[in-house]
Amino acid sequence: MDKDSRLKLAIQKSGRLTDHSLDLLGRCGLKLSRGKDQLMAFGENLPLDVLFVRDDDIPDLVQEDVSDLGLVGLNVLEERRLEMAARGATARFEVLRPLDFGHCRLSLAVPEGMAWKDLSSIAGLRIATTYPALLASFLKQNGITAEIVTLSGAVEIAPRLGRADMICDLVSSGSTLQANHLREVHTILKSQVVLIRTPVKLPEFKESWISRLLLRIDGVEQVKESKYIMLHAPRSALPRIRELLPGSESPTIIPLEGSPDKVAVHAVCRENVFWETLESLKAAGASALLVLPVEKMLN
Ligand code: PRT
Ligand code: ZN
Repeated sequence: MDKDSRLKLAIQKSGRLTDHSLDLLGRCGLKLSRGKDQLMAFGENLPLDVLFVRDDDIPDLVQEDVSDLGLVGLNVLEERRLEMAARGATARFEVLRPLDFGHCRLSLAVPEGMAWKDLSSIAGLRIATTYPALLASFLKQNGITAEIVTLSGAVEIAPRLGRADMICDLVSSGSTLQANHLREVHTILKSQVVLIRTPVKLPEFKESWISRLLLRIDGVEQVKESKYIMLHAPRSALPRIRELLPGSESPTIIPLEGSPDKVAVHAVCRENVFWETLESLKAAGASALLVLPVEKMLN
């Protein structure tokens, strides 16, 4: 296959981000035929193929132009960027979009019994982490001297094993910390998945497909909370009703056959529509209220 005619996108092969990544691509209209080796899937209906790799490999695959695009957590991306910076190199991936999944935070946590005042409490302690570059940069920025204990996993048990005094690890619900009797004390980085691209200027055909993909991704992100709302109302109630419609721009007003004083109002609301809103609309004179999910949106 001609290298110039098909985009490559790297996603996590198997892990927390895999299902969400595939779901996003599906919503963008991509149909994949997954080969037997499962290392790469062919886009049947779009000129886009998907590479399945470890998330840690995604930044390099993209900056080395092996893959044009990648979906990866900001935590992994920033760690790689800082690691390179520490060696005097400059990272060459470009962030195109933050996406609404893979939310987590890189936080400092201490054993429940340990005294904690503020960041100055860290001085001289041993901190276990799988993110040494992010932690080093944080300590440096705050003028703190501490020892970084780099581990490849199971960071949360390091204090109990006596390998460290505290940890710096990813947290989402906080239940892992709780189960290990650790207390979150400070967030170093808020993370979510981002779409990145190669720094290399691509052939026009590929560039135009990246633009189309971005429009679709924006559409997908927008419709998540959006609802289409329809109602009937007396013309006189329109000003109040427009105020009540959550996050809608200009509603469509349609005359109703046979009722000169009444109109139908149709609007896209960019926020979820709650029962309370419907009740307020009804109180303002609306009737025949209907709320529908929005499947696709293109602006
Ligand atoms: O094999 P590969 O290298 O691809 O996968 P991996 O094991 O490195 O990554 P994976 O699948 O665990 O996570 C992939 C990405 O998901 C991370 O880089 C983050 O961007 C994102 N993410 C979101 C998380 C979490 N939430 C998360 N909670 N990654 C890890 N965790 C860990 C956390 O460290 C804790 O130990 O999950 C545990 C449970 O968290 P709580 O707070 O919900 O209990
Ligand atoms: Zn990983």
